[in-house]
Amino acid sequence: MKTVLIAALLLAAVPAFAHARLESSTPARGASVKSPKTITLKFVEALEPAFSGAELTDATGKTVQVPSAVSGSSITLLPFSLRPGAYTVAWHSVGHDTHRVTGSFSFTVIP
Ligand SMILES: [Cu+2]
Repeated sequence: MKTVLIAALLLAAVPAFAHARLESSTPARGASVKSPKTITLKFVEALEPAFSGAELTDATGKTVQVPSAVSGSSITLLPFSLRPGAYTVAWHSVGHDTHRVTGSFSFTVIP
């Protein structure tokens, strides 16, 4: 019981900035761009590749299958060509402290 309490206190002591949250992305949130060759998500710390990734969906909520890679503190998606419209990138990340963080952002592809 005591061990559990100590573990809980230690977890609570991990500062919020230690989470592998999204720092920036290209395209940026809310951007209107020509069909991007790459979508890059940059996080504040190195990611655990096995537990981190991102998914692209179109305006209808349908998943757009694109190759992706997790390397260092970045997730990269490689869409060959995206039709004009709104897209959402939903990401999940796990960093050094093993906490899972999720988020999403949208951008628009213009003709
Ligand atoms: Cu954390």
